[in-house]
Amino acid sequence: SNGIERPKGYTVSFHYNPRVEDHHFGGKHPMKPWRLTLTKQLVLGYGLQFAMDMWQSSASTKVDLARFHDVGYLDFLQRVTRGDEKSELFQKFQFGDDCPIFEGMWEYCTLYAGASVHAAEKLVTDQSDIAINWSGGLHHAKKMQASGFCYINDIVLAIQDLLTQHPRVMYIDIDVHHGDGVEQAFWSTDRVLTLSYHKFDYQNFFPGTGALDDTGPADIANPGAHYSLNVPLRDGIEDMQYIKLFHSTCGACINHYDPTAIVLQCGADSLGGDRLGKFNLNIRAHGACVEFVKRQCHNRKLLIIGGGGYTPRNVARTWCHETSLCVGASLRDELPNHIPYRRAFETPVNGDGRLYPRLDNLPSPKHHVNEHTEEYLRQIEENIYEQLRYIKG
Ligand code: TV7
Ligand code: CA
Ligand code: ZN
Repeated sequence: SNGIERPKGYTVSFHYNPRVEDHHFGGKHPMKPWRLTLTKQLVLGYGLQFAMDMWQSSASTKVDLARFHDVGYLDFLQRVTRGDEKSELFQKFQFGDDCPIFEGMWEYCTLYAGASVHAAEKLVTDQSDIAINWSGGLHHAKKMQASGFCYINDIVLAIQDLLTQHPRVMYIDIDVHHGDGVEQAFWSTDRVLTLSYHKFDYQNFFPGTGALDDTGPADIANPGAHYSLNVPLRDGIEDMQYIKLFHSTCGACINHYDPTAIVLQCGADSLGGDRLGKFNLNIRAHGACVEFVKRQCHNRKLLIIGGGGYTPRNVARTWCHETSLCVGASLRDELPNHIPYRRAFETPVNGDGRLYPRLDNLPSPKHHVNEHTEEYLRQIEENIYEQLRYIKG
């Protein structure tokens, strides 16, 4: 088994369904479910399946999805076919170029949601301590609105499940985009604390919400006021700055709020070299966030989900690395020889067949100018500590 063993003292479960991977959003759409095939090939190539319970999860039912979504919206999602783009409901539910109608869309949505719900269920029934679903994490979907490549909000459904057993759930989101759909869904409860790290540039970067003072409706009658925290960032943040900021702010939130379950959305578009993202993070820096949260979870349940990530080979590298962190294995830099899509990782541009290439050192680098001063980062930290004073422990 390549020296990969089950971790001692806790159980990790991996939830997937190969049928999610074959769907296409069409044309030049950046979201490529195929990145999940690449991820799984690396995970299996390194033998990480020997360290986890592997579950092939089934599709969510419409009744499951209706715990959050509007039934009229679900009916449309289930029934529409290409050619219905002129319909009134297409407009009403905000489909469009970001959220096109594609063949198999309903199957795709119910499968990624099914895997998150299944993962949450394993945590709730104490059959797992860390549950992973790389196909989930679609944080922009609203009750009756498709948004930003997301149709069904699997995260909201999973958190609803965790809330049946856990008094307080914390949601952490390291995707480069703001986790607006999850924030909004739990806007009015103090039982979920949401914390998103993202690039923020009102009107120039999607979705344009998640400013530092955007902490939930500050209404004295609303128990959820102050229970959404945001860390708005600029272009080009570097590894050490991000890790330091994540440790201080996320650490303070976990200590203060003391949740019994944590959901960590690991969108890989916060990596350097991402097609849509604007940060300069390396794979190990992204993984350091996962490792940090895992270290806080000795007596807590942890749900790990995917999200964005638009340079598929690096998404696969990152999520494979993070799977290894979950089981406490360390992987060699040389990629396994016999993986089906090895070529996707092999050329110099693709990272020379290594798991941990320096993303900023690849030919045609996409290095973003770092717009963060130490003063700016210090102010964010201070602001988060200040906001924690409104939150009950
Ligand atoms: C979680 N950025 C999702 C992130 C969702 C980002 C956007 C695109 C994009 C869409 C395409 C496309 C694209 C190269 C990039 C204001 C608009 C501008 C559509 C063309 N190429 C996640 C959503 C974001 C679709 N949307 O957090 C088809 O980029 O900025 C916008 C909105 C209007 C719609 N147009 C883009 O990572 C999973 N979209 C190519 C083809
Ligand atoms: Ca985020
Ligand atoms: Zn994103």
